Amino acid sequence: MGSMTKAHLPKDFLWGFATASYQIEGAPHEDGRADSIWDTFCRIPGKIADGSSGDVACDSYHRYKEDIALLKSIGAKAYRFSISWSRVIPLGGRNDPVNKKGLQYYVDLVDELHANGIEPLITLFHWDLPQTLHDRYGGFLDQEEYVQDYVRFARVMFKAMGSKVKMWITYNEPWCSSILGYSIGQFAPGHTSDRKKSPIGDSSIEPWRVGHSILISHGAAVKVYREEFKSSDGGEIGITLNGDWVEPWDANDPKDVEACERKLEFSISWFADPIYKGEYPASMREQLGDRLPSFTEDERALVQGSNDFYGMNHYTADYIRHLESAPEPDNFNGNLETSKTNKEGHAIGPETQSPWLCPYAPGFRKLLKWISDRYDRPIMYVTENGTSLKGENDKTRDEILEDDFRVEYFRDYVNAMTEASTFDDVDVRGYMAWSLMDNFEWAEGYETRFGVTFVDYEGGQKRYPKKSARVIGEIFSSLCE
Ligand code: GBH
Repeated sequence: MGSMTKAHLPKDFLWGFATASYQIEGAPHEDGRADSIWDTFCRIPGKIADGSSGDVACDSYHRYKEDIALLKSIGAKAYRFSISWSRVIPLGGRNDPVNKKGLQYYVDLVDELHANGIEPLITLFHWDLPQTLHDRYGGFLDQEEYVQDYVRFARVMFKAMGSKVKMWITYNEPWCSSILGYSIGQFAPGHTSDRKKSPIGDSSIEPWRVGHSILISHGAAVKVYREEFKSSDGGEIGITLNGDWVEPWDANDPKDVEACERKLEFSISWFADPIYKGEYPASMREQLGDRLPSFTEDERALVQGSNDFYGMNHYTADYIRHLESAPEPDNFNGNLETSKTNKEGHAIGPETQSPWLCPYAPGFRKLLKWISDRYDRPIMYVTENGTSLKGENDKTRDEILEDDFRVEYFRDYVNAMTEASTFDDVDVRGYMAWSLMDNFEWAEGYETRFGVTFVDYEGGQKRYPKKSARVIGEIFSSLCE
């Protein structure tokens, strides 16, 4: 009775919150941790909006028990966090020593989560590559070297807690490591062809090589997990990809409609097509030619079929306008322009503190369906979704705690996902809100807040749950039946 069914989620739907190591931990030099590329990037003047770094952040290295108590008080069933590779293997490489104290931090974190009935989801890599690997051979740019080092790191983690962790994510948003790190230069290590910004890198080639290395290393780590750990540990492993929804700038122009599809392919299918279909999308090959690496037979065998689940990060949507001119050598999006307004001047959604983020919840349902259809109904987990709020950082603490805009965002987006699950046959099994608490927002520093918990950076990192922290639990308890 399609139209009579009430939108709902399964009773065992896994909901919770996500964070990332460099954004919350602080303690950059404690217990043997060494620099990651983000520690060094933050020291370059002008790279971070407020000149800050993750040196203290939320101080979660010392306060993880408090964070877990917070999760429990909100009623979360799961917590997605990432590993600082530089804590576990400070120099990063396959022959470098494992740092017992650094590793123990994550073992303790997982034990504390279990003691509180919260399921851990581990992201092995959320952008903080050990600096030494970058210095030794250029990090991702040397596929041979890099893949071996990443696989060793992954194996150390599987071995240390494979029996306790049932959900592994190899990478968070490889698009960002490749494009923001090696084309736009907005993220570490800051490579770009734009000589005004930084005199290094060739953005016509590097991002595509970086993406390829990441895909191969993902496939290689999944192979290790499946061969050495899965039968005894019984967990699942996959990758998390970012992707914004797209609408044509001019709905009557077939070229804008086509450009929408290209945009999705250049951001999502770049990684998902090799994993689910064994090849890069034709639109990318057409535009990039040989600058886009090809898969050897061995590489294809590693990558194809390497997802037990699809991890989806989603925040916003854009209007897409095709370009008539030939693509520039460093074009990375399929030769088009993105805009927050369409031909009629209509805005896709309200403004937030993040220029790239304008909430448009219907796009979430549409993108869930697009991914589900293209990849033959994979099991999906939403591994991030959330919003900043315009001017939030300029308000008083009491005002910040009443974050109705964020409450509405979560309501609309979770409802959109619930409709995709109920009516569009999308197999979505979990949802992690971004983020448990305000944290170091990369190039935006601390001025942009994404938390359901206010962190008082001037007042000793004390945590104060916002209204959204409470409401999100109510939303899920009303939908999970
Ligand atoms: C997530 O990425 C990250 O995983 C998380 O660490 C972060 O805190 C969270 O977003 C909030 O930002 O500036 O026009 O080049 C979300 C996907 C893709 C959003 C790249 C920002 C940059 C667009 N991100 N995008 S632009």
